Amino acid sequence: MTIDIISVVPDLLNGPFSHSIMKRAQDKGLLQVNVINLRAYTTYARAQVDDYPFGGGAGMVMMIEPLVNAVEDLQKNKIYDDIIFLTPDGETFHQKMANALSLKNNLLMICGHYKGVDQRFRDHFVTKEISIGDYVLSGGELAAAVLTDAIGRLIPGVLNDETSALSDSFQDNLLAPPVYTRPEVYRSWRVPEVLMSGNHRLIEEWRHEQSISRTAARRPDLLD
Ligand code: 6GU
Repeated sequence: MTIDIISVVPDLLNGPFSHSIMKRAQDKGLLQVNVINLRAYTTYARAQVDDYPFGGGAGMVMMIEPLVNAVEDLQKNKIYDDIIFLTPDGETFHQKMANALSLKNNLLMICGHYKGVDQRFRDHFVTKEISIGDYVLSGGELAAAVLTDAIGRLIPGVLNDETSALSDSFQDNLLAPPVYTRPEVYRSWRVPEVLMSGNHRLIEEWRHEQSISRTAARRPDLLD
């Protein structure tokens, strides 16, 4: 799978994919992440990519021209399954969207900045608009990193048995149960007895109960 990301601050995306599971996914050839600098596609002076809003008002608007130049140049090499615009007014990202997107071959993500992008770009090029939550970030880069991580780790072969996605929180609309490791006793705090019992059926039952009570306490909305 390839994920191409168009950004005006490409350096923001240098770190997130160079470590841990995202690095392994790329080293294994299962995921390819390319960050594209939007400023390389402007025809305006001083690499300008934004301008004042028609009708007035605060903030700048990303111009359609550099964005279309970039998208159409990238489209010479591949067909995108989705062109995703990261924006706080998009649909809120959740695990099921990550699952669905992990089955695609080529994704293009556009990181919004300033007061947004010219609506004509959204109307004619964007196929999905996604937000990562009800708060405002300075730009879409961190959101693109969040999506790429959530999607990338679901690509078959990226996770091994120990990191399997099947037991993640949200995968079955339940939060994950608590986990423990050595030592068995620390400052008199003991690991729950059942986990030391060796009885796998009891352990699974306990974990499922813990998942349900945790979800009921923290995220009752998930149980509806
Ligand atoms: Cl995708 N972009 C920005 N700028 N802010 C956000 C967001 C995206 N999702 C939540 N807040």
